[in-house]
Amino acid sequence: MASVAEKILSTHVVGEEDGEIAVRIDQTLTQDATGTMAFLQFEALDLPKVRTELSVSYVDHNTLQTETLNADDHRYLQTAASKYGVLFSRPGNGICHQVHLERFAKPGRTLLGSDSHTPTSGGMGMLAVGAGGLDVALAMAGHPFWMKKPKIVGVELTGELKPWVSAKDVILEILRRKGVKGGVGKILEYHGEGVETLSVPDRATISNMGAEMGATTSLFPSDKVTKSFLASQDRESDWAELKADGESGYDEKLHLDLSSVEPMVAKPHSPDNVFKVSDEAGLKVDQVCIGSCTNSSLKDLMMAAQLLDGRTVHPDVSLTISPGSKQVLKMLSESGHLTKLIDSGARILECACGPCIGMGQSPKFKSVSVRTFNRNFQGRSGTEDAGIYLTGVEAAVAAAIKGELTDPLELGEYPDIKLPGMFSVDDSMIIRPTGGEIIRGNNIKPLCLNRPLSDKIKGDVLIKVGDNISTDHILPAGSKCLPLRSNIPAISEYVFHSIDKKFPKRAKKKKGGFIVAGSNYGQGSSREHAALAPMYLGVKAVLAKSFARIHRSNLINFGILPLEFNDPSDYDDLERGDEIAIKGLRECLARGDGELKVKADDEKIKVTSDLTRRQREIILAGGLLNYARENA
Ligand code: MIC
Ligand code: SF4
Repeated sequence: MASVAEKILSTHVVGEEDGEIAVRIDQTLTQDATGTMAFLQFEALDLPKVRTELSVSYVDHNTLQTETLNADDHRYLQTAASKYGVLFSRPGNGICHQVHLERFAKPGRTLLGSDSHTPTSGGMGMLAVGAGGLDVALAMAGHPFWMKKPKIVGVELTGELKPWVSAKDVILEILRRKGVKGGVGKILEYHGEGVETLSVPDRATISNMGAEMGATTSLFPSDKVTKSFLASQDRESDWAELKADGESGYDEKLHLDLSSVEPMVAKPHSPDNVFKVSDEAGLKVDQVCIGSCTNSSLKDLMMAAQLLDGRTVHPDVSLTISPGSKQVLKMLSESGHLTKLIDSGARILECACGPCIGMGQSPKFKSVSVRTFNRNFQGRSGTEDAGIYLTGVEAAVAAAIKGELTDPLELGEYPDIKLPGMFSVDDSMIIRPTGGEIIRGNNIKPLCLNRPLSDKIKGDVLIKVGDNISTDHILPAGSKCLPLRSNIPAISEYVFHSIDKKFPKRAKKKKGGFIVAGSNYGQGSSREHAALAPMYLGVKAVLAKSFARIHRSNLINFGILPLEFNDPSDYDDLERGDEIAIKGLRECLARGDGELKVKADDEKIKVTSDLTRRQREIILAGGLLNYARENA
């Protein structure tokens, strides 16, 4: 009796050791913000071509191009893709996850992406995992991806969604119940009769935001709904049926009756701070943004257009729409839905991540912004004191029309959205590789590598932070920082920018040191820069109560030790400026017993490194790239 996850893993696991499995990767995706580094790393592996079935390099994050930096990155990525046999999705073609779902995701296959929302393709029955760029570079080189063997949670969906309730409300409800740490080390596998009532884009919305629970991935079966979605994308031949044999393959179970779900909202500043929209109604709203890889499918935007038809955006609200892909935008245009959006006063943005990652449209001072996005961490919008509220499309439109948070039920009759049987398929924005030389602009700086681990590390606690620190806190994105992703010395000036602007200066003055953190340190994005830039500033280890999956791997990949307190209350005894020393590290790691004694001023604190043999060797080598080259 096997779950869908087990079925895919059974044909892809090529090794197992110390609680980790090595998974063969069929497809990879990179996006421009993480892709420049991933391709620089791939170049360092000295191979003529990628060794995957399919690799796609997308440009969707850095499209503002306020200086030449982004455009230089795009040219580098396009020429590198052409040289190494990778498809290149041009800026304007859409958000990587939306385009991948439409054009490339395949049931039963594996996908590794250098973006935390790669699990979006789980809506198609694909085992799709987010990882740091270096892990993806190695997957492009044909190496398997090592990950902690996940527990499989069977999420049974029964019943059917009521009008005005959407897939977004389903995942918000699950986040409400399980929280931002609720998925760590787990695959959330959806099953049950309720699944059949959800379209592939609905399923993709749900798998997309499993990332906010820290899940390894989320996964749906591949059924007749999947088949007709693939047929509508003119790729029915990619379909394969995939369903669980009963429920015995699940380590844990969760049940949700879809008919009990109501319109939900995640309030500032965490995606699990979830309440019913009706309980929060009346809050004055300044901005509404519809789009992002969570909610920018044709269905989502047709819904927005139908609801806005004949209505005008409230005078105090700015409404933006970012379509998920060129396909979505073109079809909205052909069906007349785009005209309805324009008529309502919506500001139509390009098919890209845009406001989701603070690339423009930062809301005003102390404002309320309602967004159909997936993250509402403080400052991510580009406005430090704005409150970001996450909802589905229906509630977002209601807020845009009424100027306040409103239960969408108040909009009257629920529109009947009929998706076309055939989507407009045109892959002309996806450039096929033809070889050639790589062109490097001034923004592409050489790789920064760590040195092999010393036997003794010593230094000050450079910063002490609390629980649930996201990578947006560690290294922000937004229009100032994103253009610097291929320039580590420059981007390292922004480490902990929203928490402690003096951090980079202090770290450099002290010649590095330690970070002390609470639980779930590094939640959120896959950006390896949140490890790479601290490494550049000399950070040697992070002492935390617990870590988020992708960030922990990124720390290891760049030779920074992730250490967990044996007794979480020891966290309270450490303060900024305390001196820390750890001795006998190489021997301890080589021995592999995990426990280390940290001397912090006069105290002795016990921490555990809990690393597998492979991870210990990576740390000893000073990072994954050094390790991979040594073992080539
Ligand atoms: C995000 O949503 O935070 C991002 C920007 O897509 C990141 C990737 C990055 O930082 O480049 C992610 O989710 O991994
Ligand atoms: Fe882009 Fe936002 Fe999705 Fe990240 S979460 S991939 S920034 S749309």
